[in-house]
Amino acid sequence: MRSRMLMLEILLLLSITLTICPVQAQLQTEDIEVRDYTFQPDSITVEPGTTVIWTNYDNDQHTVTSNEEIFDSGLFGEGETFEYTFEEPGTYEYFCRPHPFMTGEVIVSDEDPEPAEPGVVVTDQAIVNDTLTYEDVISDGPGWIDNHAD
Ligand SMILES: [Cu+2]
Repeated sequence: MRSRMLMLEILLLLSITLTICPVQAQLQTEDIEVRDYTFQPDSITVEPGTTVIWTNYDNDQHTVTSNEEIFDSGLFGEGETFEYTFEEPGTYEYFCRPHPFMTGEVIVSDEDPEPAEPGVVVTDQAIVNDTLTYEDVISDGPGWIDNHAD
């Protein structure tokens, strides 16, 4: 009996987890310009799984080098790019090795910055289900007369 309760608890936890954390399969990218010896923007916030792409617009070589040695582009010149995909939430500071005054940070946050857009709100279930009955009409369900008097 005790194992059955445990199983139910596991199932409940699993369903809650799946509800809170929908799988996000879309590929996302963010662009940073390396321009005039700066990273533009020098701070961005992205979702986990985002690929950040740095493009060098200067007539000089730069690097994108993690302070914690997590990534290092090596020198890359004008018109070249470096990209890195950030999976784990956290703050990733970086700099340019030839020009240490060039600094930036990528903040990886798994908190949704804005709630998802609501989808179509169905207020008249009878229409959607195509099961309108005489009782539905005369019972004057919410919104029926107001929305469909025409
Ligand atoms: Cu540089």
